[in-house]
Amino acid sequence: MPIEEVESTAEDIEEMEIRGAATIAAAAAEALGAQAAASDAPDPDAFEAEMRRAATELYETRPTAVSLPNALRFVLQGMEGKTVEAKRESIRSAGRRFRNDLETAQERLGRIGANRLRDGDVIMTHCHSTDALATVEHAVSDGKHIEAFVKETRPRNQGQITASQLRDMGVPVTMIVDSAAHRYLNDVDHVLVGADSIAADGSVINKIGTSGLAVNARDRGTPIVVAAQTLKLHPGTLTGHTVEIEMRAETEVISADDRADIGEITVENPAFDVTPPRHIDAIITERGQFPPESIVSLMRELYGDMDEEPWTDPE
Ligand code: RI2
Repeated sequence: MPIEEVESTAEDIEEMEIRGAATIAAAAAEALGAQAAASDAPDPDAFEAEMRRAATELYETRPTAVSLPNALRFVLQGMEGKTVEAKRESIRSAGRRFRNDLETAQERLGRIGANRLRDGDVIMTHCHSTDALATVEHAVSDGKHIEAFVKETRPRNQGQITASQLRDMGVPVTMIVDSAAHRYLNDVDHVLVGADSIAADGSVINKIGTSGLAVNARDRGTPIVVAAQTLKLHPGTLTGHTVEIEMRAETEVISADDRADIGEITVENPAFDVTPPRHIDAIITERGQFPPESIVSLMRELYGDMDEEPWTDPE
């Protein structure tokens, strides 16, 4: 039972060649579909075991963005039929349905989020989020003039991706270093970020630096808005689990040579942080806009009774 089809996707997710919570989810669903198509499993049980193993390989790549396990669950739970052929087809069609739903959700979220943005508004962004940019794209196509302060977002500088995509939309961009955010928040109407996971209490887990930005935004009285499809709701937090924060390589922060020049130091590189609900004004989803404290009711409705990890071996 080789699982080559998923191995390269898993590697790309780990190395962040594929990144961004929604993009990771889409790639994982596609990889499971490709694995199902290529499988030469001799019988239905072997096919199911292969799918579970493929999902586990993908699941173990990055721990924080819940869109990944949510995607795997959706596709695996779509598996039905008694023969290998039937199971194969159901996995492939669940994968297609998942990717289609994801696009529709982002489109709806974008339309809803655009209503918050007025003509002439200035936003500040952190990292790169396709959900957040969907709201700007819709506002711009509604004819609104939007300008942006884009934080570079150390250590991987994903702000550059945001800057480039905003420029493609015709949005004037001012790039700033992360530590300049407080200085410019008086000139900003909304801080607009995405999310990797949202916990049942309304806390938002997003790229490192989001929580500090939110504290600064509160200090300046600037609203902080999170654009996140319901795919980012973390069902495990309904039953008391916490969201694991991914720690990444120290070399993303400082090169080995520079570090050797400095001498004995410790380097930490958490990829994400937690912003408490009291620092967030609104969470925009494809189901509408929610105050963070009420997101739990949507989470119960969508994920209330599900098998949390269908990829673990039932035996
Ligand atoms: P979309 C990214 O994480 C950023 O933290 C971003 O806010 C979030 O995913 C959501 O992205 P990373 O993969 O799903 O760059 O909105 O570590 O595209």
